[in-house]
Amino acid sequence: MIRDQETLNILLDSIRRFVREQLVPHEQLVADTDEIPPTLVAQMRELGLFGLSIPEAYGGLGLTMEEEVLAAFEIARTSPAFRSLFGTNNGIGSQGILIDGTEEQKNAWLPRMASGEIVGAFALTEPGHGSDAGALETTAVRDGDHYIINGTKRYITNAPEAGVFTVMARTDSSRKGPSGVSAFIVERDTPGISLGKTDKKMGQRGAHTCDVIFENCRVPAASIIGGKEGQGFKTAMKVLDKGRLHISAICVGVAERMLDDALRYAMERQQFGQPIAEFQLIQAMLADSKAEIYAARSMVLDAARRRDNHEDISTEASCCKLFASEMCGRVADRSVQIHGGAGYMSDYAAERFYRDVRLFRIYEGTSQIQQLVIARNMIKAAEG
Ligand code: COS
Repeated sequence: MIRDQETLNILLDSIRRFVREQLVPHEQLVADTDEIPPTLVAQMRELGLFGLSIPEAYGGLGLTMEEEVLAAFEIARTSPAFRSLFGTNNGIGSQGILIDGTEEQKNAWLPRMASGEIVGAFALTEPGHGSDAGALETTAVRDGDHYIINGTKRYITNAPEAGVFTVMARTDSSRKGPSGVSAFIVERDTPGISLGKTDKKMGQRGAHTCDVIFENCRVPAASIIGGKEGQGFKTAMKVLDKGRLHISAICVGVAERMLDDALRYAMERQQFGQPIAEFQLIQAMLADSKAEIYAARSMVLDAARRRDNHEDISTEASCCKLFASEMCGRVADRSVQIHGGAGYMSDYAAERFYRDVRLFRIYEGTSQIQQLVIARNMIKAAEG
C-alpha cells in the first residue's frame, strides 16, 4: 500500500541520491577497512534510514511493506554492508518488540532504534542450532522477578554495534521444542553479557557478526516480549516472515546494480572487433538476468501488498526469499562471467558483489528451509 505517492517519491529520490553520491564512492574504502565512516552513519540517521519500518508514533517513518520494499530496492544498489547497519533496526532487531511487545516495551525501545541512537540485534542462532531454531539450548530460568540467562548465540548480525538484543531462550526446560521458547529484550550493558571476536567472513566487509555469550545474565521478568512465556518462537517466526521479504527486496536491488555494471562493461569491452554486448551468448546472460530480476521484483511487490492487506504471507515470503536470493546468486555469477578475467579481480565490483551476495541464500533461513516452509504450508492447506 502506498499512502502518499508524492511523499514516497521524495524519499525514494533522496535515498537514490544518497546511494549514488555517498555510498557507491565509499564501497571500496569500506571493503578495505571493514568500517563504515561515521559521517556516512550520521547521514543515514538524518535520512531516517534506521526507522523506515518503525511507526511514526515511535519516531520512525512508518513505511508500509510496499513502501519499504520500494525503498529497499534503492538502498540495495550498493554494497549490502551499508544496509546491514540499519537493516536490523528495521527488521529482526525491532520487529519482535513491534509485533508482540507491550506498549511499555515499544515506548522504551522503538524511538531510540528509529533515530539510530541504538542498534538492535536478533539473537536466535546458536553453535548447535541454526536451521533447527526451535531446539535452541540457551536457558532463561525464573528467579523471583528476574530471569537468569545462560547460553551462547552465534553469527549475530550487528552484535558488535548493538545496544539491545532480542534473545530467544528456553524458559521451560521440560519442553524441548519451540513451545518452551520465550523472547527477551536484553540491554547490551547488562552484567553477564560478553561478545566473542568479530567473525572473519567471506564478504560484506563493513557488516559485523560475532558470538554473544550469556553467563548468569540477570534480566527483569518485565523484559519478556509481550509479558508471556512460551511465545518466543512464534515471535521469531513472525519477525522472519517480514525479514525474509525485506531481504528479497535487497536481492532485487543488488541484482539490478550488478546487471547495470555488467551491461556497461559489455558495451565498452571490445573483442573480435566489436563490443562483447553484440554477441548473442553475452546477450543471453543479460536477458536471463533481466527477466529473472523482473520476476523477483514482481513477486516481492505482490507479497508486500498482501502483507499490507493483513494476509498471512509466510508462504509468499519464503517463495520470495528462495527465488530472489537464488536469482541474485545467478546474476552475480553471470556478472563475473561477462566481466571475464576482470570479473575475477578485486579491482572490479563484480568480484566483491559475488562474495557479498552469497550470504542471501543462507541467512534469515537457508534456501532449503524456505523450500521446507513452502511445502509444509502447502500440505497444511491441502489438509484443510
Ligand atoms: N508465524 C507464526 N507462527 C509460526 C510461524 C509463522 N511464520 N511459523 C511457525 N509458527 C508456529 C507454528 O504454527 C507452531 O505453533 P503451534 O505449536 O501452536 O502449532 C510453532 O510455531 C512451531 O512451528 P513448527 O512446528 O513449524 O516448528 P519447527 O521446529 O518444525 O521449525 C522451521 C520450523 C524449520 C521453519 C524454523 O525452525 C525455521 O524457520 N528455521 C530457520 C531459522 C532461521 O531462519 N534462522 C536464521 C537465523 S535468524 S537471522
